[in-house]
Formats: sequence, C-alpha cells, structure tokens
Amino acid sequence: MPIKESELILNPDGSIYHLNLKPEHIANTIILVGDQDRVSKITKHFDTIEFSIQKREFKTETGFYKGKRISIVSTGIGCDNIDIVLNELDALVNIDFKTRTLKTHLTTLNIIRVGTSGSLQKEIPVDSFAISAYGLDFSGMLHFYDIEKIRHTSFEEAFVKFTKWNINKSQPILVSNSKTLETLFSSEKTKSGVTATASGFYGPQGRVLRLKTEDPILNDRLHDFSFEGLKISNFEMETAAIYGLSALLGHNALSLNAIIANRATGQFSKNPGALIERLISYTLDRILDLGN
Ligand code: R1P
Repeated sequence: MPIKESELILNPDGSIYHLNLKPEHIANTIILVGDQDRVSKITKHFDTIEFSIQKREFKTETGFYKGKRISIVSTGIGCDNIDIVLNELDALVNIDFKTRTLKTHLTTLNIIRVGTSGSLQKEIPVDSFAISAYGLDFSGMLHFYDIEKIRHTSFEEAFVKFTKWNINKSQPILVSNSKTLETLFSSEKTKSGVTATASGFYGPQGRVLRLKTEDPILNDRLHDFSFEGLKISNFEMETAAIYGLSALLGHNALSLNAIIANRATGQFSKNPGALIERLISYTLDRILDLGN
C-alpha cells in the first residue's frame, strides 16, 4: 500500500516536506548539529560543497571531506525537531518517493551529533569532550513509538526509584548508541557516560532564574545515581531521541558533546567557540575511518 500524501508529504519539487531535500542530496554519513550556523563551521573544512539548502532551522550542506561524502544537517533545538529530522532522513534513503513504498534494500545511515552540553560531574570538566554511551530520554517523544525492544528497563526502574521521579513527568527511557561508532570515536581525549536528554533548557535541566522547579534536588540525585557502573554524565536536548529513532529505524548513531558548562561546579567555558571547533576537527578526523 502506498503511503498517503498526508503522511509522507512532498513539496511540489519532489523534496521532503521540512528538510526540503531530495534523495540524491544526502550522503550515508550525516553529522547533525543544533545551530544552523554550525553547518558552515564544518563544511569550511570540506574540499567541495555540492549542495546547500535551508528551510526554517533545517540547513543542509553536502560535500566531500578528504574524498569522503558527508552531509551536515542542522536540527534546531529539541526532540520534537529530531522526530522530524530522523523520520525525513530515513524516508530519503529508504522510501521510494515515486511509488511511496518501502525500498527492498534498506540503507543504514551513520548519524553523528556534534553538539554542546552541560556536564553533571566534576570529573567531566568544562572544555572536555563527552561521548554519550546511552541517552536517557526525559522528553517523552519516544513514548509515541513502539520502544519496548530498545529500552533498558532495569536501569530505568532503578533510576525512577533512586530519583523519586514524579510520575506526572514522562517516564525516562534509556537507549543505547551504536557501539561500533563509539569505539571508532573514543580516545584518550573523550570521556563517556549516560547523557540525560531534557525537554527544555531551564526548569527541565534544573536551572532557576525566577521559576522554582518541581524537584529542586533532582540534579543532585542525577549526579549521585549509578547503575552497574553507569553514571549520568551530562545534560542536553537531543541525544536520546536520536538514539531511539536511529535504533528503531536501523541506523547507527553517536552523540559527541562539547562540554561548555559544568553544572556541578557552576563553571562555563571561557571560549565555547574554540571548543566546538576542536570537536569538529576531532570528528572529521575520525569520520574518515567510517566505511561509505
Ligand atoms: C541549548 O542551548 C542547545 O544546545 C545544545 C542542546 O542540546 C540544545 O540544542 O546542543 P546544540 O549546541 O547542538 O544545539
């Protein structure tokens, strides 16, 4: 049965609805960034840029870095955008837009997030790199999918109990990265941990400007929690959604975090721009070892 026009929405030029891309526009290796201005900070290192487009916060550039074809896509902020980006990227490679049916041979994408993040542990200092071994979703978006096969309930149950998680909030879901990608991108320059993916920047990450949070000691409990050697390392707003949807759709995903803030010490990087530049160089260097 063809997927209906209301479900797989194509623009008049045949491109997919939000990303404005056609299948030939994307590579099988994709770097996701939040900020659309970060796209050119990566592609300025490219030998050539073959394609560039932007619609809303979704900017895409595809080109070659030392002979390897890579696409950079900006997602904007948050898991609601990741729902759009991951579904549309998958459709671009795995759905035939002419017949509106699933292709016989499915493509596995390598999806790498290069983002900024706040550490929850003193041991993961400002200006370091953190790899998300797992994403712990607080946003709730993944609950709209059939996630039973990819979640880790023993961790989740221990976490809910330890943190006295308020059941009015979304039930946390733990999802894994691609261990193959983690091995490729790990080094003495990276630390690894569980990345908590929040549904907002202020209250949902325990920041108080004028509004009190529902649980003022939640970040202390996140800091103290451990399960079979796993600790919560950092907060950001996309990783668990990327991991969850990638696992469900059959893609490999990894999240690399430039630690610009440390919530345990209250410090903020003196030069976050330079840190993200270093993470971009590190990522491009390692990405060359990926197969096409
Ligand atoms: C919040 O300032 C944004 O920064 C972090 C968070 O995940 C959120 O998207 O990531 P990026 O720097 O990749 O946008």
